Amino acid sequence: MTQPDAQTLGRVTRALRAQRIETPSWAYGNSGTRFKVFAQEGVPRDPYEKVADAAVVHQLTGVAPSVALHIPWDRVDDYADLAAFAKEQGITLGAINANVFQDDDYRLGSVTNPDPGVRRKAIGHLLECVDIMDATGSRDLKLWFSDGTNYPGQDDIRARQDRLAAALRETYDRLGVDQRLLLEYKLFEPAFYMTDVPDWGTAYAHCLELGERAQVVIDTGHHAPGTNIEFIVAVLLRAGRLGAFDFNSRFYADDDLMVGSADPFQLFRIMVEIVQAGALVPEAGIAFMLDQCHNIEPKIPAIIRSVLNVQEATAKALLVDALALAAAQRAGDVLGANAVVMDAYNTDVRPLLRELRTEQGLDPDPMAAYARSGYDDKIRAERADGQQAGWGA
Ligand code: LRH
Ligand code: MN
Repeated sequence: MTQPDAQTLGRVTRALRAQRIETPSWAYGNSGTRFKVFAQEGVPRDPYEKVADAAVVHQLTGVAPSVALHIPWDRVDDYADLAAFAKEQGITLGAINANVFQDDDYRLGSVTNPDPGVRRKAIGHLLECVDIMDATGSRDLKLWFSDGTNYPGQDDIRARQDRLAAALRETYDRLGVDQRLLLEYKLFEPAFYMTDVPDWGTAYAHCLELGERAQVVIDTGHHAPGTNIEFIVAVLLRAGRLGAFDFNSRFYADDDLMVGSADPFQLFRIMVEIVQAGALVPEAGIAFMLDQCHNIEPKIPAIIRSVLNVQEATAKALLVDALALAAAQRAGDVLGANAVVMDAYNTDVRPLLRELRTEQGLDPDPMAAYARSGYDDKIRAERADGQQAGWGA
């Protein structure tokens, strides 16, 4: 592959400068599996400390200017004050994630529960999250429902879809004109027979029923093994209903590992679809978010590494010679077309990214910069006492 010419390099670095990756507040806190949550020293004790850690990731990478919140994990007395604090730190508060999956009342479901009183309670929480968006200035309400059943016959599948649709309608109608509802699907877990929003088709159907500001979230860990996720990306982009990504990676199920760590080629293929559709630019409205859990590795470095992995996959995708690709595709040149894509994938983009960071006044190696920063020792000392933040599961 010939070295990219100056014009290509200019186009690529401009696009990378404009990239925006949102980090998840919960990834800075303790997390684990049903077997064990390993506490780590220096972990935040409240949303303010999570925001402070997210700001460090942005300071070092330059492309992570917002942090998503999860309610009630990030409940505070004054959300406007938290937003002001974030601003002081140089970042903003992003998507508001509702949580109707950790209350005893939701054993048989939240918005799909057979009991209308439980449904009312769940909808109440979704509406409360919109109130919080009004206070934080957030655009997106992100909804993932753990709702589902474990045994055939446990509940009426169509009736549950009606209940879900009614709750989504009430919530959608509460949104402000600049606010969006993002619906996330997941094949299984915690439900093991049927999940009420199991796949992109179900999420898409509900979004179509709701309206333009209802969009689908693709969590890269929420598919059956072997699923061609970039196909789903292409179809939802074509339909104008791809609202966001929850980036992470997995070897088996919803492992929530660092994006690009298990399957960097898949992340590249996803970003190729995004770039080819001109959907990388912030104006396209897609929220590129991380949704990960750093159960054993140090959290802030893991998130920095994840942001860099997305940058690298994006840089490679931007290097795909679109004209050569289109020509090979038109000519039916199967190997030629594949070679154009593989040439980009096999390009080492790390020197290009180091140069970009230097031009942006950043350390070319954010991982090394973090290690040298002393921030880790600072938070270990400052946060030695008090209750560490976590999933509270
Ligand atoms: C569900 C999920 C969802 C979040 C949670 C932290 O698996 O992906 O996006 O609410 O993780
Ligand atoms: Mn997710």
